[in-house]
Amino acid sequence: MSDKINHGISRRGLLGATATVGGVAALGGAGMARMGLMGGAGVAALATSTGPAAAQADEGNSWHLKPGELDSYYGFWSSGQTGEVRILGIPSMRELMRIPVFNRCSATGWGQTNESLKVLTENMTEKTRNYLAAQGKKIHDNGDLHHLHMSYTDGTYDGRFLFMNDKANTRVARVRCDVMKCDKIVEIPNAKAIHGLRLQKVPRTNYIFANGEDETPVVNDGTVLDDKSQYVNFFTAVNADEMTVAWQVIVSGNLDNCEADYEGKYAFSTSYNSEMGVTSAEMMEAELDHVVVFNIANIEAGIAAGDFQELNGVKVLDGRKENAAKKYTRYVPIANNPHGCNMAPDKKHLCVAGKLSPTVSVIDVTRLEGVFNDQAEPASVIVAQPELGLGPLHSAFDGKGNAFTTLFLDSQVVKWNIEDAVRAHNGDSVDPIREKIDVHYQPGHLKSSMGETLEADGRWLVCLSKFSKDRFLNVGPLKPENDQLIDISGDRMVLVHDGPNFAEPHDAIAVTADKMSNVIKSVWERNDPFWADTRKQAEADGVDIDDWADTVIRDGNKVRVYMSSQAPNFSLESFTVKEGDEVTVIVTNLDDLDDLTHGFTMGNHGVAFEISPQATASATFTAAQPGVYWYYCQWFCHALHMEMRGRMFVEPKSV
Ligand code: RUQ
Ligand code: CUA
Ligand code: CA
Repeated sequence: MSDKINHGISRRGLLGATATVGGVAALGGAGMARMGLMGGAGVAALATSTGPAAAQADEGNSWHLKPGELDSYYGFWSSGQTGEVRILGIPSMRELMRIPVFNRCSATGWGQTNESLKVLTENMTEKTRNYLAAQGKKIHDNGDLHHLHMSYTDGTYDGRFLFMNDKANTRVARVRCDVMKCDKIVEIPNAKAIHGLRLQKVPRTNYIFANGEDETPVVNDGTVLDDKSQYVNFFTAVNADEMTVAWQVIVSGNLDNCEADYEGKYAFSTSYNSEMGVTSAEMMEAELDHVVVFNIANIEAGIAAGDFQELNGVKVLDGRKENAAKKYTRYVPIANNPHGCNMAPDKKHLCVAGKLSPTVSVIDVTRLEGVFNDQAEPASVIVAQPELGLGPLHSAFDGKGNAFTTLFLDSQVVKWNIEDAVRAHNGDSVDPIREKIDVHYQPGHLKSSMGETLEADGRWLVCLSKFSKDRFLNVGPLKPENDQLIDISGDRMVLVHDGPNFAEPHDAIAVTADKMSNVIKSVWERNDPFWADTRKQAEADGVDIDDWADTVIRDGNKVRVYMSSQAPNFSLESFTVKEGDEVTVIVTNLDDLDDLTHGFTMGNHGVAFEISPQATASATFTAAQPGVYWYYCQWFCHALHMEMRGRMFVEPKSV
């Protein structure tokens, strides 16, 4: 690599050598933040553009929107341990909506309405169902939503679905983009801790690829505990249309982040624990870890040929290293403990971030065919390995040949040119690094506008910084994250906005608003499948929920209360049940006006849900104590919103 151009790289490259050790120690605790922040400060004297940012902002993209102006991109954000999806406008960075998925939501009733409980429970494993029952619960209340992506057709977003993972409880979910509600959640058997999640991009998203991060015995029933020689990891392909598990592959090493190519041929997973260690020291023992490459056609052929075992109802192939003859997988060696992997929109280059190594390894995916045919060594697909700085985690692209990589320890984003990195790797005296800017602080993912599609447009970059420290008013020991907006439309990166955000957006995508304009509805269709079960029950009860409904059906000690809402009234001003009854309240919102949402809250019963225009929603609870209980509409809907309430009479048992 050229030593002519001084980005301080060689100096920090040396640091990097010790950083593999120093960083490792730092990973253990508070040292990491300290070291990273110091890294950021230390590098501030080098080329950065934080200073002239304000001046340049006027010349670049306009990010400041006047009241009433609309954003040009939808930003879909994950929320980490909050378990939801968020919609932000880009470039304003205004939060527009939250979509509950793995969490429980007080405002919308997600996790409480019968309709959401169906989504949350229908594809749960027996084991989890039993575990939850033992806790007196039906659902997990938490999730850890790291990665979300939009469905593709021909390498670009098609506005149909968003897909996302839950690392905490090993699930994959889907959100319908027409109503922005989660309609499917599937718990993945065999695998543990679904982390990396990516979608097939070409010809369309038939598969969701999902990485199992944690190692466990194949049959995890307590017969094997600490014998790690029997631990395995699973790579999962989910059928995106049906939201069922299509197949799994057992791999060597664990799986971290995931990606797919633009030809529909391969999926990729980084593995930081090729060692199959169980302590952090063991996971960093080897000098090299790897990227697993999955050959989709070969795997499908293996399934068709019956080369699988069935485990908990899933067809599982063996793609471990020793099973190379099957050609399901190949293992490309990568410097110790890699992390993100991102496919460039040039359809050719996969960028694998080094994390503990200061490099990004660039894989030429067109060379993989030779590797699968045993004509080339796996390592020969690496065509560049630029040294970028400390703690590279993820990369994004501008569609003009440049990549942007987060440097966690340096608290910087580095812009570099992929072709120049390849040339430098071949011995040319060229520096691929274009620029570095400071971000605040410790960035994880970063996302460019349309950057994960063939339509990458190079306008905006959002950098999801994990620490915000001194950037905002102090709110206590728990601080927000800092999502920073960077204008990448010009030659230089310009940081234009700081966006505090609650725990812990891992990832985001930016989709041009025009892709969504014909997709998103303002009013539900009355025959929406979301409440199909509820509709069926109403039909059985002889109630027309599409019309003004005010019927109470008694069915043993089960009572179904059908009502309608139309601003500012509920169709029922009161209803009567008996102490101990299991009460289901079913509300249909007959208003069909844009933005006219009602709600139903049953006082002192912990029951509340949203009913958007033309929607039906229901919740079930036990009327355990006699008395008068008011219910009310909790979404401000009318001048007489406060008056939109009624009484539930719970008669004592003896009456
Ligand atoms: S990971 S900060 Cu869960 Cu996306 Cu890299
Ligand atoms: Cu209806 Cu408020
Ligand atoms: Ca390792």
